[in-house]
Formats: sequence, C-alpha cells, structure tokens
Amino acid sequence: MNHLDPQRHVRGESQYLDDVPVQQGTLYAAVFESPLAHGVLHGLDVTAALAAPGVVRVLTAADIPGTNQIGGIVPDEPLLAEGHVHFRGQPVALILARSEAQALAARALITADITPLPIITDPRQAAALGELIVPPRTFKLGDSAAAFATCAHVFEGVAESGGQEHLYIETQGAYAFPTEMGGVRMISSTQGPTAVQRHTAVVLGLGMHQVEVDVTRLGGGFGGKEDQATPWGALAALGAFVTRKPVKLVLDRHADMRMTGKRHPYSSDFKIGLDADLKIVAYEATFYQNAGAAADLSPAVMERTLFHATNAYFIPNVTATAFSCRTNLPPNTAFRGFGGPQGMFVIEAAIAKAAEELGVPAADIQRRNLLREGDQFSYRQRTEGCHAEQAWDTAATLYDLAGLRAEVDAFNKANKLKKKGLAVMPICFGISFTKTPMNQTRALVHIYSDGSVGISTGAVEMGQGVNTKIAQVAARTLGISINRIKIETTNTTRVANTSPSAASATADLNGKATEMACAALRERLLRHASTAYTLNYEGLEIRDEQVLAAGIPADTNWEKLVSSAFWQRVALTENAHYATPGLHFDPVVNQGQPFAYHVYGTALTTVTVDCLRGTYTVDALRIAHDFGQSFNEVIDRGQIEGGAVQGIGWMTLEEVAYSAEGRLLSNSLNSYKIPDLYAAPAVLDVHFLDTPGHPNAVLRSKAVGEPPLMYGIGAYFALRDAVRAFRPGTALPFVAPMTPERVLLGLYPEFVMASKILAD
Ligand code: LUZ
Ligand code: MOS
Repeated sequence: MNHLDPQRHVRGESQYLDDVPVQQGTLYAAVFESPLAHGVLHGLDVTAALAAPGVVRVLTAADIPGTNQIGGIVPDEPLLAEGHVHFRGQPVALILARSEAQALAARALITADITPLPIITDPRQAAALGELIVPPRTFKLGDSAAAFATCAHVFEGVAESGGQEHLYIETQGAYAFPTEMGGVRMISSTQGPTAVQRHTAVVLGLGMHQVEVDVTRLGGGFGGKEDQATPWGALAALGAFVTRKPVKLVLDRHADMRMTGKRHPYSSDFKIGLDADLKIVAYEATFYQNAGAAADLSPAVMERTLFHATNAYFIPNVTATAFSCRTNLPPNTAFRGFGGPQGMFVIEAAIAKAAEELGVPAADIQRRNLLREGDQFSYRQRTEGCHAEQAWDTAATLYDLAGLRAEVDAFNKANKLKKKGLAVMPICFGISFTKTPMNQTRALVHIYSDGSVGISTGAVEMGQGVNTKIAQVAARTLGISINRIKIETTNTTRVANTSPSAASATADLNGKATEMACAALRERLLRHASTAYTLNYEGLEIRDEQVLAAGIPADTNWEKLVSSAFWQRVALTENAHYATPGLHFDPVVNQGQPFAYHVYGTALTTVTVDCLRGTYTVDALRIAHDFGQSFNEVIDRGQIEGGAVQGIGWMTLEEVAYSAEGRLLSNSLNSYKIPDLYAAPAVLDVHFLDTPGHPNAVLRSKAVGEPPLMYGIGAYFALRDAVRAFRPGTALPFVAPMTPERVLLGLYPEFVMASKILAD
C-alpha cells in the first residue's frame, strides 16, 4: 500500500492553503513586526500606511473585540503587542489591502515609538535573573546525591544543543471568511484546528461554535504548526470579522523564519556516576531551556526533556531538573521530539565523557545500561514490551558493529588527513501526550447509500501519511477496497475538541477511533444481512468475496448490502470516541503512567571527516527499529528515514543564530543550511525488528513520527569520534550542531586560542 497523496503532489493537484481559489473581495494581510527585541511600546504612526494605495484598514490591539490573548499553557502572549514588545518579529499591527504587494508596501510606512529595554538571549542569564516561564520541575528516582558517594567514577560536564528551524515547505498562513451571524470560517495551515478555533473565539469574543476551522493538508508541520499556526489564523479572522470581507494572510519565507519560534536551544549541566563494572549508578542533569519571550508550549517541552533525560538506559538514581527561561527571542515551540532530543543529547554526552575519560568505548557503557523488561523510569512507569536490547543486538549483529569498528580503526591508522568515526545511538521514546486529557479523539464515518465511505477525524495530514493509514484501517475493518474511501478535511464542525496532530500519536488515536466506528458499522451491517437474507453471518468479515461465498444471493455485494440496509432504515453513520486507556500522571510528584507505550531502536552512524577542511560526510546510517506490526512499510520507512535525516541536520548543519540584539542572523536559506541529498547518509538501511507491537498502537503498528529524529544524535558522536581519532585526547566541548567550523576548531584547538587572542 503506497502513500495515497504523492501522485497528486507531483502533479500539482494537491490543494494547499495558497491554492484555494480566491473569493471576490478578498483582502490581503501583512503583519507589522516589532523592530526591537524588548521595549516599551508608546504608539504607532500608521497615517502614511493608511493613505497608501489599496489600504483598507490597519488593525492594532485596540481593534480586538474580545481578549488580546493567545497563550495556551500560560496566558502570557498577546495576539498584537500592547504596551511592550518582547521579541523582534512580534506582531504589532495588521495591514489589510486590496493586494498583497500593497499590504507589504504600506507596512514599510509604519513607524513604532519604542523605548528600548535590556535584551536577554541567553537562558542561563535569564535563569540567574529569575526570568522563568514556570517554576522549575524535578524528576527524581532513588537518591543520586548519596549514590555518587558510592561510585567508582564520577564525571561532570556541560552540553549545549542549538535551535532548529522547522522549514516546512508550506509557510504559515490562513484564509478567513466572514459568515452570517457575525462568525468566521477559515482555512488554516495548522496541526491544531481546535487550538486555532479556541484562540480565535477568545480574540473575537465569540463562542467556539461561531468559528469554523478547516484543514485539507499541510505542506509540513514538524511541530511548528502545533501551536504557532494560531496567530496567523486569529489575525486573518480578526481582519475578516472587522471588515466582513475574506482575508488572506500567508507569510513569506523570510517573515516565517523571523517571526516564528523554533526548536528550543538548551544549555545543560550533567553529572554521571558509574561503578567499576561501568553500570551507571547515578545521574544528575540540569536543563536550561531557552523558551523565548512567551510560554507557548515550552513547559510541556521542558517536561518531555525530563521524561527522556535517561534515554534508553535504566539508571536507579536520577535527579533531573529543568528551567524554562524567558528570553527576548520569538517563543520557541514544538519540534519533532518535543524536548526529548535535547534531554537525550545530554545523557549521551555524559556517557561519551565517561567513556573518553575512562578510555573505554562508549558502546560498552551504553550496551551495559540498556533498559530491560520491567525497569522503572524516573517517572515510575515500568517498561512493558521492552525491545532496547533486542534493537541494539540486532543492529550490532545484522550490521556487524565489531567489523565496522575494526574498519574505522584500520582506516584511521592508514590515513592521516581523513578520519572516520562511528557511534551507536539507542533510542527510547514515550508515545502519548504527556498531558493525559489530550489523549482523546473522535471519528465520524458516513457510509453513503451507494457504498462509498467518507471519514472525518481529528487527524491532520501533513505529509506523514496519516490519511492513508486511516483509510487502511477503515478498509480492513469494513472489509472493503480502499478505493471506496475518502478521508475528508479536518474540520472543527465535524470533529470537535481535538488535540493537535502531534506527539507521534495521531495515527494511533484517530486510527483507533476510526476502527471503533467502522467496527460498529460492520456489526450493524452484518446484523442487517443476517435478517435480510435469513442467514447467520456471526463472526464473518464482510469482505466482498466472503459475503458471496457465505451464500448471500449471488448478485449481493457491498453496494447491495449497503443499499438494502439504507432502504431498511439502518443507520449508516457512526461516531466513535477513543481515549487511550490506562494513562495517568501527577505533575506535582511527577509520577504516573504517562505513556501508552515506548518505541525502541538503535542506529549505527559512520562518518568521514576531511581533517584539512573540517568538512565531512555521513557515510552510513544503519537502523534497527521497533515498528511493532507495521501495516504500511512504505510510509513507516519514510518516516524513519526522514526523521533520522532531520535529526542529523539538527546535530550537524543547522545553526540558528541570533545577534545580541535578538535579530535572527540565520534568516534565509543562504545562511541556514538543512540536509540535502548530499548531506543525507549515502547508505541508509532500516531494519524492521520482529516485535509484537502494542495493543495501544493502531493495529499493533507503533508510532513512527518522532522517535527516529533522535537517531540523528549518533551523527554528532560519530563526528566527535573522528575528530578524536585525529586529535587523541582533545577536550572538545559538547556543543551541537557540529558544523564544519566546529569540527575544524576541534581538529585544531590552537585556532580557538588564536581567535581569542585576536578578539582580545
Ligand atoms: N505536544 C503536546 C506534543 O502538547 N504534548 C506532548 O507531550 C507532545 N509530545 C510530542 C510532541 N508534541
Ligand atoms: Mo509535534 S513536536 O508532535 O507537533
């Protein structure tokens, strides 16, 4: 079964937001952004803009009819700045004009009267000043302080990981239409239709029933549209509400890069203690998360860092503390992995540090400490169906880890100016929204009287193939061909109160709801068939052939069955509600059963570094991954490949840079580099581990969205391995991304000294 969409994509037939035919009278919106990262906003001069050609209105906070607030977890984010500005790129005013060019031209005529205030961009500085988004959180198991005293070896260090630009191909945007009775309908490029609906209702002072949000598909999300599609939806809706005209707002690439948040950079301290057998006895980590100027999803991201602070290892004594630090940058947000990768980078750095200091292979420490069945995480959930060792051992055998190590070592002995590196990266990722109530959704299934089927769920298709998976679940459950099934747009009037398509849980949640609705319809049709034809179909799958074989009159098929049921007034619509069973979590003591299950895997990464230039290639990425019982290997393999390469990008090439004034320096594709075909591993093997899956996974097929991103962390440590082959014993700081510049400075530490002397 292939992904259903790509043929439409490559023919240009897929309808993205910007492809929707434009309605007569549409106004185009542009956003005037704060030119300073922090200051008191005294006022705006919009007179020239208002007089500019084509301009209809310029809206500011004063024009908001409801509440000027779009904060989710913490109400700390105005839709349009009022009184203060807190980051460069913060929306201050909305220009509405008859064309996009006119809106942009008028924007340039607006001036803001702002008294500058001090700017913070560093999370540790923010923490020192008490600038925290929420109080710090600590996850604790055992007694790490006491355990360190018993350890044979204790190592401490610092690890830093950078931001990451989502770079979805489709930028943020929304198209809003006024409806009768003062409401709005909109098309939004969002992972969270309900979030856009809820915040728009607040901003406009309407009930949620007056705001309809519709999503056909996204050209990528990666978490960037989990929460941050909201401002653009709410702004377009504000324009439509005020003018009673359709309003279209689509950010261009540069505006999107400037104005939206990214993956959170983290600066972290670690301390790791091992016994004489290299068992990790104790681990402490303190995470300083760079949240940006408002909470957005940062507290939840910070929490997931703590959940994944020990990655795929069992450590009996853990103290992990996280600070969400307020800085004058655009609010950082969800990005594939949602804080998990940042936490996992630090434990891997700690293990690498211990290995380097002790002169043992990191893989020895890693393998010895992998999770086993029944092991406990710091949050008290125990592993159930743990495949950490199976993944490692399968990868090590299948891809010949020992042989690869020998090959790398032999190459390094034989070559002076090129060095190879190797790293093993095990992963363990928890599946579910960590906020338990979010793990619910609904599916609405219509069987039309001609036998065709329309399905609405809370799932948003963003390229990940969830529509294909839902169609497969329905086809299997109903016993019909997938060609009879259409997955409808995601619409808040058909499926209400949805969680965003996020947390890797979309196919599980919405697939399960679809399965339930289709199972109910199947039952009803079977019962109808048994009375209509006085035959007993108890326990039968109503596959076309099977129905025929079971003795229904020869000309009876799915269409006849449905039609017959319709004429007998049998309900052909079903609405099912699914909530993941067994979840609970107490965020006060930080204990519970937050995850439906965990996903495991192991990746082997090999790299070659050019030791003159600092440039490198990722030669091979070889993965053994726990898919459970995959029912779409094409889509699932694609998710693993794409996620891993995105992770490699985060760890190697992608460097989000801001000036001290909070101006984004990496503000275009000239200065921000993501992996292309040449940066992707030349060899990329994905092995499907033989695992049973989990009952909480749809058809026992485990979630694939986020877990593979963390395989990319292996690229960082493989590069480090290569640099250390050139410079044995070099004290390389644990700083990601490992750009060619950083590799070069690692190869020639005296360059760092030279540049310091020059700077002084
Ligand atoms: N979003 C969210 C997420 O609200 N809660 C989560 O736990 C989560 N995890 C991953 C990605 N998005
Ligand atoms: Mo995501 S980071 O699951 O939107």
